[in-house]
This record gives sequence, C-alpha cells and structure tokens, in this order.
Amino acid sequence: MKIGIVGATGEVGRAMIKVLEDFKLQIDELRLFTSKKSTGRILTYKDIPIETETLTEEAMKEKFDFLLFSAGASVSEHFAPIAAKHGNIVIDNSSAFRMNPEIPLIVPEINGYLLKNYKGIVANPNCSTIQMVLSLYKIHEKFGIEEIFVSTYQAVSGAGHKAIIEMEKQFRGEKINNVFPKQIAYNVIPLVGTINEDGFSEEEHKMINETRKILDDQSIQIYPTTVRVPVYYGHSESIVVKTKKEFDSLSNIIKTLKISENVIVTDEIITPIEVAGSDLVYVSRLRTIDNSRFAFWNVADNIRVGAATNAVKILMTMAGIL
Ligand code: 2RA
Repeated sequence: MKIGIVGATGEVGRAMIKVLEDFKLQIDELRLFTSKKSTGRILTYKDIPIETETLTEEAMKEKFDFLLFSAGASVSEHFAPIAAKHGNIVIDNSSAFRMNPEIPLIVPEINGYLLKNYKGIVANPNCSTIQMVLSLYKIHEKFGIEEIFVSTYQAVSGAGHKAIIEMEKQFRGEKINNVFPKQIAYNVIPLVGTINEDGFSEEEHKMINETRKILDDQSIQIYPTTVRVPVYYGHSESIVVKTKKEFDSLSNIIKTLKISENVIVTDEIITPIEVAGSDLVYVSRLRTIDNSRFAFWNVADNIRVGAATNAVKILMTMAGIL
C-alpha cells in the first residue's frame, strides 16, 4: 500500500506512524507531508528514515491507497477535496467534515459498516467523543440512551505538542505564553476550545453532535463540561447515563459493557498515566443510581484511541484487513 500522512510531525501524525508500525501493515511507500517550516525533518518508520516533504496540491493529485490527515481543519478543507477528487481515500482527523451529512463519521467498532463500497473523505471523530461512544454503544443498542451527563479531564497533548511544551515551561516557572486561556500548571481550566453563544464550548458541541451522528440517534440528550488538566496523555471522563429501558441491575450493565469491542471493565481505579500507549478504553468506578441511571469513570489514550488508532482502524476496515 502507498500511504501518505499529512501533518506527520504533529502529536497525532507521529502517533499514526507508530500505529501503522504496531499494526504491522504491509506498506510499500509511506510519504510524510508537513508545512514548509517542518519540511526536511527526518522521521522513522520501522527504523527506516523518511524525510518530510512540503504539502502541495500537486502531491495530493498523486495516487495513494490512503491519505491520513491531522493538520487542522483549514489544511483539510483545502487539500482533502483535491486528494479525493483525484480518487484518493482521505481519513481526516480534523473537525472540517465531521458534521457534513455526505461524509461518514466513523468509529469502526460502531458504524464501520458505513464504509462498505465508500470512497472519498472519511471523518475521524473528536478524541473525547471516541472514547465515550466506544464505552456506550452496546448500552445504547440494548437499553437505549436518553441522557448523558459527562465531565471530561483532558490531557494537554490534545492541544498539540506546543501545549505540552507550554505546560512544562509553566511547571518550571517560566513565562506563560497564550496556548491556554489560563495557567495550566498546578491548575485545571474549565474550557477546551472557544465558548459559543449558548455558553457551551466548541469541544462540548463536538461531543453532543458527533455522539448523536455516530450512534445515529438525534434524540440523545448530552450535557458535557470539558475541562483541561495538567496531564500529558490520557483523557478521563466522569459519565452518568440515563437509559430509556430499565437495566435492573449493575451486573446487566457490566455484561453489556463487556461485549463492547476494545473496552476493558475493571474494579481497579484506572488513571491516565496507566493507559498512555494503550489502544483500549478503560471503564471503572461503575455504580448504579437507580434502575435506569448508572455512573462510571472512562479513561483512554487521547492520541491513540482518540485519534491515530481510530484512523488506522478506519484504513484497515476500508482495506479489508479489519
Ligand atoms: C483537545 N479534543 O483535547 C481536543 C482536540 N484534540 O484539545
């Protein structure tokens, strides 16, 4: 396969290279595209050095089996349609196309069937959405979901490598830049992205709209509060669910969660540090409130589960490997 990665030097781009290695895909040619300022950097794939090249419209007209994009919405909006117009399949990690009704928004374990005979642009959901729907799709199938109350505790890597550097500077007492709206060191910030007129943030709207699209149910009411915390990798989420049908006992919830692919249900308390590098979603602190409401703690590596691994699984599904 001939694969291209756009945004190869970013947190997610680098993770995409690592996931392609980890999943041992047969790749004959891997091209790494970046902005002009990152051109010429050497990255490795299976210990083979690959020099990054500047992203151009011409390059997007070449024939690839798959192009993985993670370079921000404006880059995707400009270059992904050019690539798709020339017959390429684009798996885009930006928010550019997620809510486009013509474009599938995919978590392969949940709605991978939508990719059958599909060509063009495929949207990769937002990281905080992916780990939540992976833990809830079987609950929705069996009991129906009426409401989801979720508070997130999002790692700084979600805001990119510059955010990691900024957090480290702040912990060293160096001058604060404006990567975050407030100091992140020794602090938490109750805002991810910008705030909309309704008082909910961009990130919170993503969780609402993307969850409804992926679970194909516009009736689900979702009440998110997204928070940035001084953690390197691993988003955590405190979730309360109200189901449409009564589930009667916690053991019925546990049984249903346990048939969810790539979800681990445990009695242990799981923290972000323990899940960094994993491709699984971890559910703990499970407890019931009554016969139709339960609560739990959900943790996953936001860069892998929440972006790179989901994107590569979409590629593998379309390539007939998964
Ligand atoms: C974040 N979910 O965590 C957003 C984008 N990756 O910053």
